[in-house]
Amino acid sequence: MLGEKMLNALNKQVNNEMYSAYLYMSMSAYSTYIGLKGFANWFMVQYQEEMVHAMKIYDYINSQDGQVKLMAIAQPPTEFASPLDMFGKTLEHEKFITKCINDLVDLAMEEKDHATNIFLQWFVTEQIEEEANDNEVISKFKLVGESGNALLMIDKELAARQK
Ligand code: OFO
Repeated sequence: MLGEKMLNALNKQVNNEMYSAYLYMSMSAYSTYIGLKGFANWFMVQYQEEMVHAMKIYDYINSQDGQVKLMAIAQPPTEFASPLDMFGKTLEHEKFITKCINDLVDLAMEEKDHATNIFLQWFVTEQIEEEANDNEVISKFKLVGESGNALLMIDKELAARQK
């Protein structure tokens, strides 16, 4: 049984996760457009992960007899200054999501909602990985730069991402 505040906050997080999916789908589309298939693959895998995040919360709300209420998804950016800019924006967005998850945990604790608190722990751990993945790619850019050759090398590595 979810309290009203918790339910509303979880519904908002379904929306945040759907926006994350939309954002990375937009980055995938942009990468395809500029001819970077590996980047396009990486962001499409990320899109799929975000849909899994959204559905996990969707299913949890249902399992607690709450009503899922879908909200409008904001338009994501469609132009990016460079491939590195996409990863800068990705990391920035993931930091925002980490804060959202932490706020949800705070609320669950405030409300003494132990079930939701336990449910959210998966997301707490997931956010460590999400930020680490972005930092890893940003570090590669720092190492090899953004020249044509460096870009193609990173593109080849990002093409290998499967999950
Ligand atoms: Fe990218 O972790 Fe969900 O939003």
